[in-house]
Amino acid sequence: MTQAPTPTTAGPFPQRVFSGIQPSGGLTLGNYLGALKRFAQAQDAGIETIYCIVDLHAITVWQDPEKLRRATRELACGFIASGIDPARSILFNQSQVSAHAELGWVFNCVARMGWLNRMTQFKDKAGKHAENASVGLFCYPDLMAADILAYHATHVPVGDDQKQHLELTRDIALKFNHDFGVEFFPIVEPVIEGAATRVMSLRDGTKKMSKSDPSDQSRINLTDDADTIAKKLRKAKTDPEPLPETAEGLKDRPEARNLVNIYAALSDQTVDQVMAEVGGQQFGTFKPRLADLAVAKLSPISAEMSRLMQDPAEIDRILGQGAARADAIARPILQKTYDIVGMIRSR
Ligand code: AQP
Repeated sequence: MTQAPTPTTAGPFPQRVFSGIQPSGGLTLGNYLGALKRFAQAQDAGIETIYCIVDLHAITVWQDPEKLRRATRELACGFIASGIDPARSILFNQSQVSAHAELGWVFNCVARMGWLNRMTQFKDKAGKHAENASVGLFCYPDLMAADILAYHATHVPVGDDQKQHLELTRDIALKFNHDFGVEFFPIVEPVIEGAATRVMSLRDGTKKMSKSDPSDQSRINLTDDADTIAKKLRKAKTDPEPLPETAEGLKDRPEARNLVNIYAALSDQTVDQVMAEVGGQQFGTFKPRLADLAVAKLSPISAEMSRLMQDPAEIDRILGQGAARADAIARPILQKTYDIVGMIRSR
């Protein structure tokens, strides 16, 4: 069943979807189910959709320049192979539209240190070495707010891990509107829906599947071949019990729950529907079934990504065209922001 973002009141603003992904490594099954698949659904539902490869966010941690360029193109191919049509959606990389960085600065001056100090993703990523983390990593959520609000986007489909950042985006919009006595920035709606809003590591059901996890066995990459996908799922950590009969039985079994959630999201079913199909099965039976499904769904995407990667000039052309369309929306919103803030614009 195709699920589009839930329409909600966007006040005086037209319904517009924005979301982004960092080119910080290969795409994972988590990025696909939590983000890309749902991006395509929003586009196919006829909503105006703007998708951004957030390269400025990626450099908040060290990126080798050549690898970053390659990852940006590969991510563009991942978007297109997952169903994003650059003629219907706007697809571009963030650094080509300077409104993101400019509005990000304004928001650095709106957000409060205390707000950013509460961001759990910074704590997770900076770990015990916060003193050595880049300033960019700390104010990452301000730039994310700018990404969204530069388009007056009203809906943002993301995985569950981004919920706190979206709350901050709402706080920034509210404070800006309040401080300047305007109703200029919309209060965005996070769209966090479906069975796979947080796909977990295959090695540890309590940790998010992530492209930067040092263990390749912890994730399925969209570029993995069929054998690798099957092997990783066969080896995925589970407990010794068979699957429970109903969804309630998954409650304290994070690894089992994760595999069932992945199956549900890949097969466009609810978890209850999946349990009616596979409840009581041994993992020896369920895992190959899940592997077959994952290979059937992901292989065409991976094949299409490899095909598209053969023509980097065409990818760059698509990103350039998308950037020009994005700039045409963001530039007037940025100009108006500068006006509201009190900047002289005399040329
Ligand atoms: N495990 C996940 N389950 C569901 N959704 C996920 N997303 C990421 N991981 C999962 C969603 O993918 C989108 C893009 O994420 P991102 O690349 O901007 O950054 P991230 O959330 O930090 O993703 P990663 O894979 O963990 O990247 P690294 O390792 O570079 O930090 C977002 O919508 C996110 O919710």
